[in-house]
Amino acid sequence: GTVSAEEAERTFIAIKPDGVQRGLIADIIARFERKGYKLVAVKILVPTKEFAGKHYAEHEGRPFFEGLTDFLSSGPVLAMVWEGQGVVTYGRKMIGATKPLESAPGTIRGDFGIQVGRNIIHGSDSPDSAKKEIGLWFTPEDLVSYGLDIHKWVY
Ligand code: 3AN
Repeated sequence: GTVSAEEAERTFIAIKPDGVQRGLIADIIARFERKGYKLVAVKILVPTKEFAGKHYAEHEGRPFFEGLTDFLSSGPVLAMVWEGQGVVTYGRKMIGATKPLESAPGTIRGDFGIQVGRNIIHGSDSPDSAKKEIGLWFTPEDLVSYGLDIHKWVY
């Protein structure tokens, strides 16, 4: 029940413009919240195309890079940091496979998406990318440190 070092694991989650426009913010936040994860930073913004390119730097040169960065910068994105044990790997499980038609039902992309270019949500794929992405989207002061009473029961 005590706040342990393992609990400090964090991941970067972003609801892309399609998820925001379709009104999925509350549903997606509810899934992470009910699982027992803690929201430690959140903001809504329209990223510039240049910023989208930084976020997806590893895909530079791929045929879908232009479309991907145009899309991410096409409207509001809800950027978040979620914290809790196993949140990087389990967050990816909750999100589902990159291609929504290959995502299991019950996952976010499985439940809400069809096309890879409109796959609703981003989640860091490793603790290393989580650190990089959190550092790109947020400043250290944006991350709020607090206890949750439910964690007495979750952990
Ligand atoms: P994930 O978002 O599941 O980590 P990545 O990192 O392989 O997937 O790809 C990043 C994003 O690039 C995906 N969310 C998707 O929007 C886009 N993407 C990946 N592969 C393709 C593709 N073959 N065609 C179009 N868009 C793609």
